[in-house]
Amino acid sequence: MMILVLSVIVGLSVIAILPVMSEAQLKQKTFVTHSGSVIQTTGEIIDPLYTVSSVEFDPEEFLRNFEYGRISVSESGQTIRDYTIIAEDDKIQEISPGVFFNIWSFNGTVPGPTIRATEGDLVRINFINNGSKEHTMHFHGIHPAEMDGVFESVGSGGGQFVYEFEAGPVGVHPYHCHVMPLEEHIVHGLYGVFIVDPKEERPPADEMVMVLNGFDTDFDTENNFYAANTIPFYYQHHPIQINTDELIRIYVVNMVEFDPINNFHLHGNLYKYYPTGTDLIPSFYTDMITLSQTERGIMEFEYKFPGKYLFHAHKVEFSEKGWVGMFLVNDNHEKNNQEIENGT
Ligand SMILES: [Cu+2]
Repeated sequence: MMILVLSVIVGLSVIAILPVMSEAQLKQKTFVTHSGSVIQTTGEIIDPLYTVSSVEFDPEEFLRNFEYGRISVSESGQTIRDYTIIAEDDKIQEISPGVFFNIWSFNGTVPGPTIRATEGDLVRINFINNGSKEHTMHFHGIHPAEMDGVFESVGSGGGQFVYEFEAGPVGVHPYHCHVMPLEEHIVHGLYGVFIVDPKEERPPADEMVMVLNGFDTDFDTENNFYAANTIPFYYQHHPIQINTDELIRIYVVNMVEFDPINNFHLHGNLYKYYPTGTDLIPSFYTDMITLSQTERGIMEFEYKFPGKYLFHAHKVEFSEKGWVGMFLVNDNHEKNNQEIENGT
């Protein structure tokens, strides 16, 4: 009798536990192994590298994407641009096939969004730190000391801070986290581009942003990969389509850590170069500029002849490790002739 009662109790317990077990079994966890494989398992994960899903980043989309914020106008007539920027530090991204890297990001990508305003606009950044470490946003440009994002660390797990300042000066500037150790916060990807347009707009152009960056995936304070916009060799495999006789304007910012210099060489052409973009008259006409970290500028050029043209670091080590791309220049003459015939 006793045995029968015990069996019933044990039996009932097993039935009670079963649904819980199956639910747990259904819940697959994704993680990255030490050899770099992404694995899903319902089992216990012992010593994983990362247990979060990886990031989708499209350099094609990033290239020509500008964030103008939520726009409103103050009583005095000043344009106000509101942005929400969220910092995280637990995402992983496949930087190169099979190479996974823990990125720290503003709004989920490296680089963060390209923030764009006109000189004199009020820029208001609603910054939320959802990371596990302290982070800030430090903008290059002119603003009050308390808006500099250096001394007011924003706490992890949902800390907030509102950065508010007038956009200026005209040009292209970086923004990045400024929490110590700075090197660590930058190499993981907490940076982006801030463009301040002049009140009288620059001439129309096919505009793009290139952030020159590198990744130290084995933590030896030397970069293993280099790129324009994060993914090594991306624009070589996916050439940037442009047209002949069309003005191209590139906002370029060097964020490479560890190496003292980077550079930008354009094939089959020369470009007008505006260091920091602060002056509306170009300082150089060249096919080669050298940039230290956070050094940046605007380049402008037009291609006369159609075809494929490389652009890359002329520091060969960097280009061979990913910082190389290609323009595919399409012939615009047919289109132009058509427009002339149609009188448009
Ligand atoms: Cu940080």
